[in-house]
Amino acid sequence: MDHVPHRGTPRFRSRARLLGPAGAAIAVAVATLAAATTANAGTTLGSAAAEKGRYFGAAVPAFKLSDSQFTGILDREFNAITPENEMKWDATEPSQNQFRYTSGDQIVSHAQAHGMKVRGHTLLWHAQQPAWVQNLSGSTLRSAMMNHVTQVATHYKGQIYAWDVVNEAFADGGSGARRDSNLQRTGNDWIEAAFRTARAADPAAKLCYNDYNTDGINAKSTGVYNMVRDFKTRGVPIDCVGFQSHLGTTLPSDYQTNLQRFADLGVDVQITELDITQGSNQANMYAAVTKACLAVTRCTGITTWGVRDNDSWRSGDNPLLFDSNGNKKPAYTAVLNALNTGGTTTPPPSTTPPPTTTPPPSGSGCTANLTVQSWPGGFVTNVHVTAGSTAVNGWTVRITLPAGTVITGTWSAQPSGTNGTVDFRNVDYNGQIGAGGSTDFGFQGTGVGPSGTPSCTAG
Ligand code: 9MR
Repeated sequence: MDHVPHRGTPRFRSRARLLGPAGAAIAVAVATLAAATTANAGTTLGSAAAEKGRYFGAAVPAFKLSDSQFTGILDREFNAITPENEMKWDATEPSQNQFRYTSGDQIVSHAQAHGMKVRGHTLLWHAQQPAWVQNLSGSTLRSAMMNHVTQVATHYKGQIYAWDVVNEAFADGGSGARRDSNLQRTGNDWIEAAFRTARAADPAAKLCYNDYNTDGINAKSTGVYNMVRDFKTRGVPIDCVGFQSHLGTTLPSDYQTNLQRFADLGVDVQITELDITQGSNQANMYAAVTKACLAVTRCTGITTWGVRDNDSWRSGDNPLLFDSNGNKKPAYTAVLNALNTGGTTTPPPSTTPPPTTTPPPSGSGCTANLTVQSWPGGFVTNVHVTAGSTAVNGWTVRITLPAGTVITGTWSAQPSGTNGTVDFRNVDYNGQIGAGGSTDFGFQGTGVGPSGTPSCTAG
């Protein structure tokens, strides 16, 4: 775009002066044509992203909509908004069954007036709960949760591009397990119940799971991955996964590979809360994140968690694209250039190994094979169970674990124990597999993961 004279540039002004009014009109036409023919080079984050079929958003608190510098940048550069706090439970239902939508509505109106998408954030989260919720438990809490999802999603029905239905439900560290919370203690099925309830309330909104520290391939992101895969297998309505991407000074080397492995499950992926510590690497990291999204076909957009550095929840890190005076930073230019030149809309070949497709056995019965992801001290195992030439009604997979290994969690199967030789029996919904069909279950544990080919018994 450097070579295109802009109306205000000296080059444009001097040429217009030489040519007189008619010449100026021609110069405008030439400049416009030049702009058009540098096709597909957007001059703002939003337009450049749109050229690539994506959105570029920012988190916005309602009270900043009266700050003209803030809205000047927002309306010029961004084409999506996430309410920073206004749709959280404490904001929308401060007392039980008394809903307050004023600030959330303000943000939605602003977005609509400027043709921006809205990412709804968030229906259920262990944090930012009103006091009355913190005092509930068990089935009373579960009903209050589902009522909250229904009411809020219904209020905003048709106006939300994507909802973060559930936020941050997985634990940090190596367990890959759910985080303990009052929500989790209502039963492990709370997440799928929330997604089904949200779908019923607003069938047009994309329904996302959103989390942090899931930006590379690690135990936590693999825990989420396994949940999403399980949901897709069982028809639980989930459409997208949000990767918050609150980043420090290095980007996980498998950032793109991680996005791609989720996309390969059949969900959209979105970068939902991007901010990166300012330092020598900030602009490069912003460019790399942008390119990664462009390289993953199902990465539908990027949101930065704020606009200017002083708007950030971590303002000490100066982690955003505009400085506190509203000026574009080098990171801004890096993102814009990456959007305009970097990446394509077609994905490179995935570096994720394709799911193992063991040919069905020629006879009846079933087979099983393992995919193991390990790190020092722990592992996650996925088991692919395939029926033979006749349908299977019930199955058991036998796996012998190395000495010292202990299973800490299993999904989509019932284990007979936690160490030694363990029989994994199907659960209600995945016992029946059609001829040649397959299903998956998984488990995680401490120690060394299993290897080899397990046995599978039908019936
Ligand atoms: O930026 C948000 C800040 O203003 C709030 O005080 C805080 C607690 O509600 O939440 C911040 O946003 C968080 C987001 O909702 C979820 N992921 C982490 C974000 C940063 O803490």
